[in-house]
This record gives sequence, C-alpha cells and structure tokens, in this order.
Amino acid sequence: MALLFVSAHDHAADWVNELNAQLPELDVRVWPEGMGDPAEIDYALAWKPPAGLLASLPKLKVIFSLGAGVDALLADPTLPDLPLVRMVEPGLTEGMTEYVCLHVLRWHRDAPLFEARQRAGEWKQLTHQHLARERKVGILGLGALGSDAAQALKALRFDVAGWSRSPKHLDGVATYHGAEGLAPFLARTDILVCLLPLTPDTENILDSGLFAQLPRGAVVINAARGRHLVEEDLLTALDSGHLAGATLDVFRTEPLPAEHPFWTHPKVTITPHVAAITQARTAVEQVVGGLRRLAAGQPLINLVDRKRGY
Ligand code: NDP
Ligand code: OXD
Repeated sequence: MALLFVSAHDHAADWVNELNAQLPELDVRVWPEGMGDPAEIDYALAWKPPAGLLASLPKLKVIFSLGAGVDALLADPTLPDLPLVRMVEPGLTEGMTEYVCLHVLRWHRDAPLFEARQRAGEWKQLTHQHLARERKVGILGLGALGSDAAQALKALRFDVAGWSRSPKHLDGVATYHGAEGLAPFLARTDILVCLLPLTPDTENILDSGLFAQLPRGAVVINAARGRHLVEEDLLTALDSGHLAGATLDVFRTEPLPAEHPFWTHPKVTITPHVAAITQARTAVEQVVGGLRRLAAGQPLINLVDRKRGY
C-alpha cells in the first residue's frame, strides 16, 4: 500500500514519522523526489498539488486533503472523480477556535485602540466598557470549525449566532440558515466571523451589499478564504466609517503583495494564513482512521460532496 504525500507547505518528515509509527506497513512516499513509480500509488495526502498530478496516478483510490478547505483541489479540472476526504481534526479545530476567540476579544476590548494610544504615548481611558454578553458575534458557517468557535465564544458569554446552509441546533446559539436567514443574522451582528468553505455560492459573499446590512461600527474577521472577500468593498466600508475594523488571515493573493493597502491600513489586522494549521501529531489519526476504514470495508467519513463543493 503506497501513499503519496504532496505539499510544499507542510513538514513531510513529521507526516512520514507519524504515519509509519501507526502503520509501519504503509509505504509513504514524498513528492516530488520520493514519488517513485506513479503506477504504484494507492492514496494521496495532499495540499495544493500541481494541477494534473493526481490525474497521473492510475491506481489512485482515495484523496485525503491536508486542509479543511478543498477549494484548491476542486479547482483542478483534471482532479480524478475519486472519494475526497477533507481534514477534520482536533488540532485544526482548537487552533481555529483560539484564533477566533483571540480576535473577537481583541476588537471587543478595543485592543487596537489602546495599542495605537500606547504608540502615541497617550494615557487615556474609555469611560464605557462593553461586556461580552452585550456584544453580538455572528459566525458565517457552523461546520466543524464554526460550531466549535461558537461554543467557545458562548462560554466567554458573548451573544452568539451562526448562519449555515441547512438548519442547525447549537445550545445557546441563535441559528439562521439559507438566503432568507442571512439578513436577520447580519442585522444583529457586531462582530462577523467568516468560516465558510469557498464555493461558487460563497465566493465574494463579503461585499458591499453584505457590509451594508451590518450595524454601523461592526467588525469583520475573515479566517476562511481570500476569495470570500471583495477587497475594494472592505476598504470602502472601512474608510467610510461604516465598519470599524477587520482581521484578515486569508487573501485573494497569498503571500499578500507588498504594495497592498491592507498592510498599512490603520483599521486592518493581518495574519499570514495561520489561523489554524494542520499538524501531523494531531491530524494523523484522521488519515490512519480513513485507511483502517477502507481496509475494513467501512464507509469513509468527512467525504466532500462535490456537488455542494465542500
Ligand atoms: P465545514 O464543511 O465543516 O462547514 C462549513 C459550514 O459552512 C457548514 O455549516 C455549511 O452549512 C456552511 N455553508 C456552506 N455553504 C454555505 C452556503 N452557501 N450558505 C450558508 N452556509 C453555508 O467546514 P469547516 O468548518 O471544517 O471549515 C470551513 C472553512 O475554513 C474551510 O473550508 C477553509 O476554507 C477554512 N479554513 C481556514 C483555515 C485558516 O487557517 N485560515 C484553516 C482551516 C480551514 P451546512 O452545515 O448546512 O452544511
Ligand atoms: C485549511 C487551511 O483549509 O489551512 O485547512 O486553510
């Protein structure tokens, strides 16, 4: 049984070690130098493989995504029509929840304002302090990541709502769904967090029309994909004062070009696509579990529905 590891971003050696520790019989090959004969590869574990690579593996049976988002894989028109398993693993979930809580709290507690005042050597208090239970946070996407972040924000006493494609029930979280649920969800959201998959339905969802439905002074946090956001619309909404700030982890072009206005915008916080990172030590179980299920003739879990696009 041979598995091809394909990623220019992840630590191949960590994956080889973790996979071999659990499945010593698995022949783990690392693309490009260690691929060997393409006709011997049964499984691929991949993040942004070059277009056409997976189609060139004639015996390939299953594709495991190293990422939760599979938009880059699905963008390859030659992607073989095989089971595609997306990454759902505790490290990714916990990492994203930490990121969301950090940045929600940062805006909630006016950290950017106090950082600017420190730089200016200015000792100036705010006379009114909001409590978390007075702050309405809205999460676009209530999947593996969004639902965990929603629960953690709830535990911090934020007033949390979420929006999904199908109806959901989450204890203590107000839930909205579908096109008709979006407007009421946005109207009650002070801090908006995007954790949607990138699909034809969600591309450019963070645009001027959506921002206009948020209350004045709202903040946007995008930790999903750069193509969810219409960048010019965000700049316009920030500069007009309608939006108070944005935290962006993902961008249409990554790395973010040096001349991009986001780098120096006083209301924008940037992180370099690090909200949550798949790491072998926590994620290996998901791949090993999938391989064991296959060996036992059981159905795979976390399969991507290609029609839905996630
Ligand atoms: P899931 O597939 O588990 O959840 C997706 C959620 O989005 C579901 O609740 C789904 O609704 C909802 N959704 C999808 N399409 C629509 C739509 N058209 N309208 C309304 N709701 C919709 O994904 P994950 O939570 O695992 O991951 C979300 C995304 O986060 C990934 O696709 C990836 O792009 C991004 N990500 C970013 C990282 C980073 O470091 N910045 C790290 C990891 C992931 P329903 O429940 O009804 O299906
Ligand atoms: C992912 C990511 O989708 O890291 O997992 O962006």
